[in-house]
Amino acid sequence: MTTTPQKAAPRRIILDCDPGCDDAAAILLAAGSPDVELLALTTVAGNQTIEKVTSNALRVLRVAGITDLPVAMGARRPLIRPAIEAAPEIHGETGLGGLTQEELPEADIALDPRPAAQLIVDVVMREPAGTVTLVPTGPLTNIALAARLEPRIVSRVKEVVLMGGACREGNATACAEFNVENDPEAAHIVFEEPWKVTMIGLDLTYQARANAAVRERIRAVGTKPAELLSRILDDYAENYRVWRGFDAPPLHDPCAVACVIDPTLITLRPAPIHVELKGALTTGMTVADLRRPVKGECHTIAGLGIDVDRFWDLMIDAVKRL
Ligand code: PIR
Ligand code: CA
Repeated sequence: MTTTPQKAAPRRIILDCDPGCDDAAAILLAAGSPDVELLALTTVAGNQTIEKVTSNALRVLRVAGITDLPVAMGARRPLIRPAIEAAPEIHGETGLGGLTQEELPEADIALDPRPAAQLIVDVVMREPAGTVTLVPTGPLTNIALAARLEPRIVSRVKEVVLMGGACREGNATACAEFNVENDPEAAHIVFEEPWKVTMIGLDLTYQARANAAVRERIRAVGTKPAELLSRILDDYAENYRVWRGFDAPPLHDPCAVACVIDPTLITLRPAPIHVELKGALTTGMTVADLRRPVKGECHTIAGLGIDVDRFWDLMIDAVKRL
C-alpha cells in the first residue's frame, strides 16, 4: 500500500489591514495561497482614512475574484492618541498609489454591519479553539478592542502574527514603527496578553525589497491581478524613492502572511517584547530583549530574517493562482 503524504490543512486567518500598497499585496498573497483560508477581512485607519482603506480592501478583493468574504470596517482612530496622520507620501492619496476608483471599482460585497472587533470576536468564538490565526498589518486598535470585548479570544486563537514594530530602527520615528507608533496603547494590549505573538517587524521586512527585477517578474505573469500588483508596486517604489531614498521599497505586510504560510521562511527568536508608552523620545518603540538565554516562559517571538527568494516565489505563485 502506498501512502500519499498528507498536505497540511490551510491555515485559517483573519486579516486586519489598512490598505495601503503593501497591505494590498498581503491580501493578494492570502487570497491566492492554497495554504491560507481567509475567514474574514477587517480594516483599520492607518495608511489612509477608514473610508479609503475599507474601499481599497474591497477594490483589491474584486481583482482577487473574491465575492463571499465577510468584510467589516473597524476603528477610525486610535484608543487614546489623536487621529492618525495618513501616509499619502508613501501610499498615495487613495492609499493604493495612483490607482483611482474608476480604474478599479469595489467588489460586489456588502460590508458586514458589525464593527471589525465584533466580527473578529464572533469568528474566533465560532471556530474551534486553536484554529484561527490573527494577522494584523495595520495599527492594532481592532485587535485590542476585540481582546477587551471578549477576553476569551486570547486563549482561543492559535496565534497572532503581526506586521509591526522593530528591534532596531523605526520608520515613523527613530525608534518606532508606524503601526505601533500610531496606536501604542493598543499594541501594548496585544503584546501583553498571554497569547502567542510573532512580531514581523522592520528588521525583517526591510529585507523583502520589491526591486525592479521582482516587479518585472510580477508584471510578466500577465494576468489582471498581476497587472494591478505591478502598478501598485511601481507607484509605491517611486514614492519610497522620492521620500525615503530607497532604490527598492520594502514590502512589509505580505511578510506576515508568508510567516503564516511557511514559518520556515522566517528566522524566529523568542524574546520578551514590550511597547514603550511614555518615552521622552521613544514612545511606540517595541523593546525586544534579544539577550540569551531567554528566561522562563516567553509568549512573544521576534522575526529577524526572511528567505527572500522563497518569499517572492510564494508571492508570485499566489498571484498566478488568482
Ligand atoms: C509603510 C507603512 C506606513 C508608512 C510608511 N512610510 C510605510 C505601513 C505599511 O502598510 C506597513 O503595515 C507598516 N505601516 C510599515 O511600517
Ligand atoms: Ca499596513
